[in-house]
Amino acid sequence: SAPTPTTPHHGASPEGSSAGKKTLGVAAIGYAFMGKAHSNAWRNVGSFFDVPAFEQKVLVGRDPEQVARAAARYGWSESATDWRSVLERDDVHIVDICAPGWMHAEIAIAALEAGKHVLVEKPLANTLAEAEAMTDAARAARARGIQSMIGFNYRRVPALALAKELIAEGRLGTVRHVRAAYLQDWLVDPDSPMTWRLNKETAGSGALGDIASHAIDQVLFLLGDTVTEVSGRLHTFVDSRPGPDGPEQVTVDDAAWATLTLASGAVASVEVSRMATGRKNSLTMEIYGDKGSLLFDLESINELGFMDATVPVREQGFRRILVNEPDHPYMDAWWPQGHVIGWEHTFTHEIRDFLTAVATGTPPTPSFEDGLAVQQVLAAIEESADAKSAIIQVAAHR
Ligand code: SOE
Repeated sequence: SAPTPTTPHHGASPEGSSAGKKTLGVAAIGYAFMGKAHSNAWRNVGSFFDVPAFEQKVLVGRDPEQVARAAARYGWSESATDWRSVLERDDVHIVDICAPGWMHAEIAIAALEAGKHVLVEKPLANTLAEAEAMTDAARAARARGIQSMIGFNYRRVPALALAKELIAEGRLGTVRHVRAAYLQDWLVDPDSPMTWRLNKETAGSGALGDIASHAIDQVLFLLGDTVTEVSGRLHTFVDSRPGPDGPEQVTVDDAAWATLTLASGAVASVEVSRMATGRKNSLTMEIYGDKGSLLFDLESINELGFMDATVPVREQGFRRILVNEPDHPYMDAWWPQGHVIGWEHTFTHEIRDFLTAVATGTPPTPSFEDGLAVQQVLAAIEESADAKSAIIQVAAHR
């Protein structure tokens, strides 16, 4: 059963309480979709992984009653409405930012300056300037032993972590091209109401920042590469949606397309949409090398397709690896061999890796620099789209 909120979670790792280290106090900001996903991970991580001792101290949100209810339900000892006062607390060492993107920069920079380790949801920020300021703050904090990480949780899907291992081991040979697509359909209905996610002021961009950020991060993660050139296109299919007081202008994209040139010479296509009827939450990655290929679809999260082109031609073909063996990344912590896991587990893996990094003083990945690299590609796609698909050079991230 889940640990009670007031009891610190005690891991058995040498970095944990057994080594006499302090219990890490955690504050989370936000309790909606991502706040709930992260809270669930904080609550369960100690039941499965050996992690340093920590305590779910306080959940922060704007509405006092709702945040109090969420805190009680998700295992936090307390709730609060003022994130600034939480940053002043000596018993809070980690701040997990699950608030919308427009709040990321202000909270993350203040938290890092207050000496708190920071985990922030993706995308890093709504603008390139904010992402750069956050990265500068993270770098300065790192020099003082303060860690930071961005929550690209799909890096912690066991099948994608396995894909990275296979690529790094050279099993695909030279990767030539990648198809990355992230397709959803929750905006298909033109009467679906206006939300903060459809307003540039609050969301920064639409499908681009929300889901192309994941797809681009996967390209960079899997290939260990950087983007040098971008060509992009954005499209808004429904430009006005019902608000509480009548129709409101949609100021972000519903779908985006891009081709990326990577420093290695590989080329990636990225296609994202929140209007792909029938696609619910489909992140697909196809990686093609001269010795083999990999296929992944988030809607079949425990599977990885592998085509090994080094075996005799008559034996070739994609085979389906069921990524549910204790030998697979993260899987030895869960159930006996063959028992599948789901989307929420990726956040548990993320929290486990972050906690371990904080306790051992090892900078975790993906770092804010990694988040900035994605943000630079997003900005280049927007610039290219504004200029009608011009090719935009991407500077090496600072
Ligand atoms: C909504 O489009 C969303 O929840 C994204 O914001 C998440 O990052 C993604 O994991 C699922 O889709």
